Amino acid sequence: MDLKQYLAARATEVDAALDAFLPKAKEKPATIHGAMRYAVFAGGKRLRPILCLAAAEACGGDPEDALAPACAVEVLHTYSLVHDDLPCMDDDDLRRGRPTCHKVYGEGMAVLTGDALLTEAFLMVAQTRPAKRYPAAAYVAELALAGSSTKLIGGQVMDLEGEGKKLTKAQLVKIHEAKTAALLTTSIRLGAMTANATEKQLEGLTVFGRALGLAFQVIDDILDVTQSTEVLGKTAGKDAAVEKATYPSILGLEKSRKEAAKLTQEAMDALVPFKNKAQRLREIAEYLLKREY
Ligand code: GRG
Repeated sequence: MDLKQYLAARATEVDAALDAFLPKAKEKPATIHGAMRYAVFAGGKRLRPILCLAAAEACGGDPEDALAPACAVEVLHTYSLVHDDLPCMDDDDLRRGRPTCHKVYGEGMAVLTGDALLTEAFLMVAQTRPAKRYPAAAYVAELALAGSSTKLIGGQVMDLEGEGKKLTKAQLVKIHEAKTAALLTTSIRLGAMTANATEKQLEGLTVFGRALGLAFQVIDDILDVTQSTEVLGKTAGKDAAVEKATYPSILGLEKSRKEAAKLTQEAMDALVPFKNKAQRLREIAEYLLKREY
């Protein structure tokens, strides 16, 4: 299977599992369940759940055992997008190529949709089958930390507070370690944990996740400047419009590209001990560096 087929096959598995986990659209109160499904099944790349499954493989596990945490990270990620798009945050009309959740369901319902997806994430992760080294609570704690006020939410706070200010590269890295890299790293760690990963394996994958997450964000910043709204499925040029510090605004485009390549190499280096088992993770890292949307 080449990478394209692998990504499509994994995304189909994740979508089927999400469909099974989420309350049915007609379940009452139907508005919220329709809105949750609208946000989740809007055509995201499913990067986080795919990384979760690939990390389970890298540690010799069965990806099937990683489906519950894979779905959990995707719905937690979707909650952050729904809330991030609200008028009181980034105020965006377009997400994943469709009108944002609040544009369709109204602001109040979109707040509740994000809340419900966040809660659903914990219902999902709690269904992970414990591994020898990892009891059920370890998965729950891992996900809670990624979404916490020191990681995802903390990153968003630093981001909001940084708008209109001149930030240093070090400050920008701090924001993106928390806002973007932490959830990607957790996705990978959760998959590895289902495969009963050793402490050393988890340490290696944490280094991989941080570098991959930062590279992902550098590329995201570059695409915001170089791609169109149609291709991205979200409003392009948004960062400059709100005077947000980004890698291109601090380093320039050429140095940002070099930075992404350097971080991707750092990520690859962390995979050396995993030998062939980490082949998919390597291919994904390479693919993310070259992505165009
Ligand atoms: C509002 C609690 C709260 C947090 C907001 C993650 C976040 C923090 C905001 C989302 C917007 C954003 C620019 C996040 C940075 C990470 C990122 C580039 C997310 C987009 O991820 P993709 O490209 O999206 O994987 P898809 O739609 O493909 O899943």
